[in-house]
Parts: sequence; structure tokens; C-alpha cells
Amino acid sequence: VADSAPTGERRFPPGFLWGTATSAYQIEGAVREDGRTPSIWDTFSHTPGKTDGGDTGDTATGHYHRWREDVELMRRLGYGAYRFSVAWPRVQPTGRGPADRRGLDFYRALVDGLLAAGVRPALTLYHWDLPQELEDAGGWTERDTAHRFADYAHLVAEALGDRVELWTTLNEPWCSAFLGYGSGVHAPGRTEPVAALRAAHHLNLAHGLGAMALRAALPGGARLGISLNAAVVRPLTGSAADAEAVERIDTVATRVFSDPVLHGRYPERLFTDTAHLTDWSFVRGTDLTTIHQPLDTLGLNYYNPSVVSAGDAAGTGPRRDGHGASAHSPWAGAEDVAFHQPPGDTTAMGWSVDPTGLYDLLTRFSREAPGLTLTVSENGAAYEDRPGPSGAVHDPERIAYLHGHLAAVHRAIADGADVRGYFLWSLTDNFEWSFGYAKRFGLIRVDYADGRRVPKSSAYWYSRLARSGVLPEPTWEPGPDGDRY
Ligand code: PNW
Repeated sequence: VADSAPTGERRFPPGFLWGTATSAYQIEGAVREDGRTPSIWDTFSHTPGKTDGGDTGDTATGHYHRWREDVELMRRLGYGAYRFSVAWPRVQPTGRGPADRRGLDFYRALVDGLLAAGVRPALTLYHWDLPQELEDAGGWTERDTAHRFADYAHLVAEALGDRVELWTTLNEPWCSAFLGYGSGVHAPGRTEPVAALRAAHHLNLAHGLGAMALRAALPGGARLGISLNAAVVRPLTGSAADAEAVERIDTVATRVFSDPVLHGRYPERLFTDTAHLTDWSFVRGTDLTTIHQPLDTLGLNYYNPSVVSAGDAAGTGPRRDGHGASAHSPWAGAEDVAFHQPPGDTTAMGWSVDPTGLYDLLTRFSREAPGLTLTVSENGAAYEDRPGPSGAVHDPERIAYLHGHLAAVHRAIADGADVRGYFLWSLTDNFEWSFGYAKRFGLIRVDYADGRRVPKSSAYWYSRLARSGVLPEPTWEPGPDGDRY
């Protein structure tokens, strides 16, 4: 991969996967259909004050009924892969026991539709929608939930193992543990630092047990991974205290997951940094061996870097870490770290635009886990898209964001990172968790009044990349008749 061929052309390796990504609760709707029971996100979004505008996933983009249209759009746009998640409460409504056939049938039909459209399916088992019944029994603070996850993984693998090649156990366990049980801005909305640490361990255990269950049930060719939102953390100044602040955040944001998953151990400083909270006696004998399963790829989700310094207790005053408004810190064990807004452009989320963070992340894990392939399992941006008079959406900011980040991926590959695919968040606008529908990450606009889909300019730009494997210039102007496939 030549970084600067004379033409400046950036060509990606042959076979590179060009995908888009979504998750069940953010798109499906149909929350009471075909035996599906409430997940923690149904409960949370229906609790007053938890989401902007009181938005819920009740209808979302209507994907459960319109999935054929979404698959057809991917086919026409030439996107080669699609990362979606399975809703646990559709497949196993109580979180235990036998599968509900209707739930599995939905995903079977979706996967068959994707394959028929020439789109390779990448399945995520857990993108945050824990069956409420399991939360009522303690959720991720309880060890049993990890075993329940392994059973669920087994059911899905038995049903879809013959036709899905890429399997992800968990999406962003950091969000599940620390936003769900620490700062409470995500479901189930608990605000107990010890619960967050217990949840982190049990999610790791779920990954390990789930990976074992998948290996046992999947055919040889299937590939298996986990998606981490490993943090890119930079110090505000060159001081030793700020360097220490970086280490503290890196420990509870990233290494609490990546160390056990990749190396079978917790970082020593995790125990010392959190000693005022817990003695970690919930970690049992062989847990770390269980968590340390061989993987085929490491999924990395990247949006923006953080800038930190020693000082102000996080959780008091306005929060600047971009994780939503809460009086409670998600940073168990790193409460004395301050977050700063980096200079420069931001997206509609207020997240700073900095492609070098993605380069740093890929090269870090390429060095840390040589031999393991990497996948960018999410990257993308929300912007204030404004449809023109014809309804078309021209979104040059999103194209610029994508171009910058894909150039960074290309540079990481040129520098030796074994990156095998890129999944753009997101295929369509969708329910952006506590921010509701106001934040739009889609390549395809969704009109929530009638469910209509309209590909934005960025969708056509990404289409060119997916078809050619060559990064197009970020300049894209709709033709005289508007954008076209
Ligand atoms: C990820 N944070 O979520 C998720 O995997 C997606 O479901 C989501 O829509 C996407 O990124 C965009 O936000 C995150 O607070 C949610 O740092 C919150 C944070 C990060 C990622």
C-alpha cells in the first residue's frame, strides 16, 4: 500500500471490507412484536428525563418492517458489508431458556437478504439491549449474566453460524459498564462506581464465555472479535501530573477491557487506582484465562480523542468528556481527572474532529497485538443535515470527516497496521441513545414522519469508495440531476 503514489492516490488492500454499521435498538422499532420483551433500553427510554425530548426506540427507523428496503439501498450503493446487532430480547425474551423462533427467523431472513444482495453480514451479539428480566436479577453486576450471555450466543450461533462469517461478542463494553452503571446516562441508569467495575468484569467474562460458545458452534471459517471503544487520551500539558491523568483514564477506559481480552490479565494499576472502591474479590480463579480467548480480529470504534489534565474532580461542574450530562462520573478510580475541549472543529455531538486519533489507535493495537487483524468497527459523524428544496441532503462536512479518517486508516495500513475493514457509523439516521433522534449519523437520511429514506451526498461518496477501493477526493458536488448511484 503506497501512501503517496505520484498521483497521491490512496488505494486500500484487495479484499478490504467496506461496510456500514447499525444496532438493533437504534433502528428496529417493533418493540412489542413477535414475542420481543422489553430490554433495559425500553425501560430507560420510557423513564421521564432520560432521553432528549423523551425519545424512545418504539418505532425508530422502522427497520424491523423496512429491512428489505435498507438491504436494497446497500446493494444499489455497492456497500460490501453490513454490521448489525441481534436484539437479545427477541431471541430469548426472558434472557433464559429456549429461543423464540420468530426472533431468529427475522435475523435469518435479514442475513439471507444481505447475502442475496452481495453484502457480507457481520453480526454483533450484544449492542446494549439486555433483557429487562436479567437486569431485574442484577444485570451486569451479577456473574450469572455472563453465563446467560454464553447461552444466548450459542443459540444465535446454532441458527446463523452457517451464513455469517464475522461475529462480534460485545459492542463497547465501556459504555455498558461505565455509562450504564457509573454515570447513569445509559441504561440501566445506575450510578454506583462499584457496580460499574463489577459490570466491567462480568462483561469481560461474558466475552470470554461467549467466544468459547461461538467457537464450539461455528464452522471453521467464521471469524470472531469484540468491538472496543478504546480511548485516545492526550495530556493537556507536558507535566508529569497530566501524563499520570492520561494513564488513569487509559486504565479505566481501555485497558480494563483490552488487557484481559488480549493478554489475560488486568493492569496492576487498575487495582491500586480503584482500591478505595473495591478489592475486586468478584474476580474468581480462572476468569482471566476464560476471558483471554483467541480472536481473529479486534474491532475498534473511534469518534474523537480526549484531552485530560490532573485536577478538578470529574463530576463536579460542567462535564467536558462528551459522555452526556450527569452529576456522576463514569470514571471510577479516575475521579480526579479533568477533561478539556480540544481546539478545532467539532461535530454536532460537540466531539472534536481529529483523524490522527484513529491513526494512533490503530498503530497502538497493531504494536500491542501483532498477528491480530484489526477492524474499524465504527467511525462516523453527526452533523446538522439540512435537506434542500428537493429533499436531497448535501453534507460536505460528513464527507470531509470521513475522508480525513479514511486517510488516517490508509496511513496506518501503510505503516504496518493489518486493518481488514471499515464499518461506517451509520447506514441510516437512528436513535442516538440519550440524545434521541436529534443527532443524525446516517449516510441515509430518515424522515421520521413517514420513514422515507434519502441517501445523502456522503452515501454516494462512500459508494464510490466501496466500489473502487480508492479514496475519493472530499470534494463532491451533486450532478445536474442531483446525486446518483
Ligand atoms: C457508539 N461516549 O456509542 C455506539 O456503538 C453507537 O451505538 C452510537 O450510536 C455511536 O457510537 C455514536 O455515538 C457511543 O459517550 C456512545 O463516549 C457514547 C459514547 C461513545 C460511543
